[in-house]
Amino acid sequence: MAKRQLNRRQSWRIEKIQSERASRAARRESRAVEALEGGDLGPEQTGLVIAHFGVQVEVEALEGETAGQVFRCHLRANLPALVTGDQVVWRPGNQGDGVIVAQLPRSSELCRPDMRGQLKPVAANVDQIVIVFAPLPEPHANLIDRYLVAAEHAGIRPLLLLNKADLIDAQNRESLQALLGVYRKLGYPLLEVSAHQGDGLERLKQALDDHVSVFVGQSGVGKSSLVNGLLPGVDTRVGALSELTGKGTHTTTTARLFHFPGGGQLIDSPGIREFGLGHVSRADIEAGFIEFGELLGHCRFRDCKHDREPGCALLQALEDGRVQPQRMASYRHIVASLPEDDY
Ligand SMILES: Nc1nc2c(ncn2[C@@H]2O[C@H](COP(=O)(O)OP(=O)(O)OP(=O)(O)O)[C@@H](O)[C@H]2O)c(=O)[nH]1
Ligand SMILES: [Mg+2]
Ligand SMILES: [Zn+2]
Repeated sequence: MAKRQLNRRQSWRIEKIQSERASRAARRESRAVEALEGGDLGPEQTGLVIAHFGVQVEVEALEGETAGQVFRCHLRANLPALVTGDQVVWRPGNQGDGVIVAQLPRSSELCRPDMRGQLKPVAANVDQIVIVFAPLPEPHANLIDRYLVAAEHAGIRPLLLLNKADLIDAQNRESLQALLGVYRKLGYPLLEVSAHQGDGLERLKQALDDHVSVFVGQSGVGKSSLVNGLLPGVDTRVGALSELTGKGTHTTTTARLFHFPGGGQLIDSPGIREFGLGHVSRADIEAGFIEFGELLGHCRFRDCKHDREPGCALLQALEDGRVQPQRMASYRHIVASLPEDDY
């Protein structure tokens, strides 16, 4: 009892310290913005958010003489949360800094709930989600399916990418082939590469050309290593897998945008352990499983939960092999994790 009270008091203190720290940072920021706006700010112009650091963002100028240069920008109060890939209106200061004045509308956004269940955008204006996985850390089909649902939901084209092909061996080959087979059968584009050995990188480059792509996936699958392999000269930090758990060490902490010489853009994002879909409705999750498309609406009961109901079109398709067991298991897993009221 005493212990629990102490814990509660401790967590209250931690929260208090954190919120004090946040409001001090906010005050510092608003003073910085005031100082900048009181001085000589350049004209309003468009820019691209290429990285985000707590209260400040890095903006690449898109217009004028400074086009291509990067400025560390402060945010005017009351701006919506900005993410990498956002287009903004900003005004340059005179020391490589600037102030963001407005966010321009997004053509797409990839979101996920944070640890408190609040929806956070991960990247904006991307047109391709590259779902990276590897023989090690061991891939989770359910995580891949969650990303696929998120991609379908956001209307962004997915590309599945198996990295570390050099680690395929007699032990893991069969299970990896089975996993790849599931997605091949669904018609999703799929590439096998090795950031270390360079295999497949040319084809990956072609798939990224002229797109704005975001690399997502578990920590340690080699997203940053791929960026380094694709863009010589760029040297993003790469982290070893933990010897204890075989998982990534969460080396990348903020999403960052890179340009390809020929046009395309690529956002490297921090790896994750889980991808919650609490923000997506049950109907949207069903729609996110592309093979369900022609089956939905054909169950005997309109409110069919595709669980044990007689006359269920999905269960029939599962039996006939038109829906693959792994995908059905994923679907159930995702639906079971939704908040009660959606269920
Ligand atoms: N064998 C092998 N190892 C690789 C390959 N690509 C990356 N690695 C290793 O995998 C580990 C993790 O690589 P990162 O690039 O930091 O992984 P990440 O996905 O960016 O991880 P987070 O930033 O934490 O999300 C490092 O030890 C890399 O050297 C590959 O193609 N083959
Ligand atoms: Mg990384
Ligand atoms: Zn049904």
